[in-house]
Amino acid sequence: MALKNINPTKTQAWEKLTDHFNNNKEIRIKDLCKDINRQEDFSLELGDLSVDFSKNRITEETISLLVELAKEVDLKDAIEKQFSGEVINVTEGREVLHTALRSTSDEPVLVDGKNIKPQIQAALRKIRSFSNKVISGKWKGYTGKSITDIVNIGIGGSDLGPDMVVESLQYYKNQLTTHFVSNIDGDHVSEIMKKLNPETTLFVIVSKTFTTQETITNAETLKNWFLKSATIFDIPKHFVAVSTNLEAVDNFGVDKANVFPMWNWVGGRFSLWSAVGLSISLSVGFDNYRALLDGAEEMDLHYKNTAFENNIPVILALLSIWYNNFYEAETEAVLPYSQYLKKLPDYLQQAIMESNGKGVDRNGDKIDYQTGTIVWGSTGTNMQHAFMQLVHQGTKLIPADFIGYKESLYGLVDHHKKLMANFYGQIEALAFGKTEEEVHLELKFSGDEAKIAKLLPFKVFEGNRPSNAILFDKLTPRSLGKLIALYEHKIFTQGILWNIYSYDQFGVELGKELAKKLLNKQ
Ligand code: G6Q
Repeated sequence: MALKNINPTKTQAWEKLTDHFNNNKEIRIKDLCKDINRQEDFSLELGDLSVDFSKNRITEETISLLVELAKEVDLKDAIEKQFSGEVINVTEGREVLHTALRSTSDEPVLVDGKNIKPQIQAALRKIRSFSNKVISGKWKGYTGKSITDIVNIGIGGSDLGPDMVVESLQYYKNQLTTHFVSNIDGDHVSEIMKKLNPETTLFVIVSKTFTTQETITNAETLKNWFLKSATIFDIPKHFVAVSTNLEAVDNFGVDKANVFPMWNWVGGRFSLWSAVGLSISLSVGFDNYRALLDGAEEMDLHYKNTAFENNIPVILALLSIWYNNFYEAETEAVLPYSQYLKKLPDYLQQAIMESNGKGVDRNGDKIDYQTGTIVWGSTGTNMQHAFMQLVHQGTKLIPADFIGYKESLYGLVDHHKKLMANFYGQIEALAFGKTEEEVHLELKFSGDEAKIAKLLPFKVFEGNRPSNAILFDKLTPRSLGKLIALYEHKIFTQGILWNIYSYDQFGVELGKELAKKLLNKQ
């Protein structure tokens, strides 16, 4: 059974939300926060994660109407269909089962009448045994030396997820050095080649289709470079692949035994939980990789089983819709207060914008309301010295997710106290701003009244800028898995509410086709 097809703007809840918005749009977060119970009332927890969404332009009524909207478009039905393996990626005729990849339950998930759980378990065992061999040094290169460097060759979904996770889990990393080659720009691969020794490098070619121009070009270049020192008989020791296209992988020269599976029921940008995450397991060890999956599963179960009003991904999705469709905010910022998460915004840009950047609804009709938000961001505190001026005092409304950790990994307490003081300081500054009176009081002793009056408007912060505080105890593989899955479910929820298909990406095709044509003409 396909997903339901309901135009959100034609629902009763939307009408009520429109009235509610018109009556309350001048609402001030500062006034709302005078209620001493507000933070508690507008916070949700899941184990080591707490989400404080009290600093939003919302009341209890806003949440209840947004939840009503989610119910009216039958989000529950959509969630069940996704988890149980219905073909909800209708335009590509596929199931969407990244959640099955991290599931530890024995409950079968059927694709074409066959339970996919055994294949998933087999792939995980293969990842574990291969990672163990390489990390322990038992896997030898063509001159008998152990592997020192891993090169992940892939792009888009076959690059961004593993790259972001390996970067984020740097603290948990082993002795192997991991590189990521993605761009067709030959200077990218050249810079990486410079750092490699063919005798001790393992190349992981990640391509679901094994036809992607960038990946195949980079893989061929690296193979040719490798063959300057080695022979074709040495390729199996140095090249492994993750793909569905076994024939193409075989033609490339990869040993069949070293091919890791990918499946059509996992979309590229949701695939780091499959063998696409092989370079993660190689970099931090299989146990940490499994912990990442476990964290994601914890979020899956929460998403699947929790009432919408207490459901973290659902609430974050609804808030995003509130700003996007009622306040007409166009962008959202993701602001992690951890240098480890510096690649998270890039990763989320693909996950969010490739999924929900759609202008046609599930009926095939052109949409006359706003869909996918533009997402961007960078790490705190660096970004405070960069773009935050615009977020605080610019003309645009930019809801922001602040992501932080109660504890740092190396335990430099002084640094962490300062980091988190900035985290909360920014949230407060955005929400509460600084009034004319406050600025006046501050300037009182610094000059005459005329001077103060001139300067005053520039120093006022309007405030009333919404944000969420997403706080974990500590950055661990498990908490990272939870965070990524949180955004995955937020994406799906928004796609359902906007009545679009989140799991195709036809918008990336035309440019590729034209580039091919132009190349053939040259
Ligand atoms: C993601 C997209 C896309 C894909 C890349 C790489 O959801 O499908 O980013 O991952 O185009 O594709 P291959 O893995 O087939 O090389």
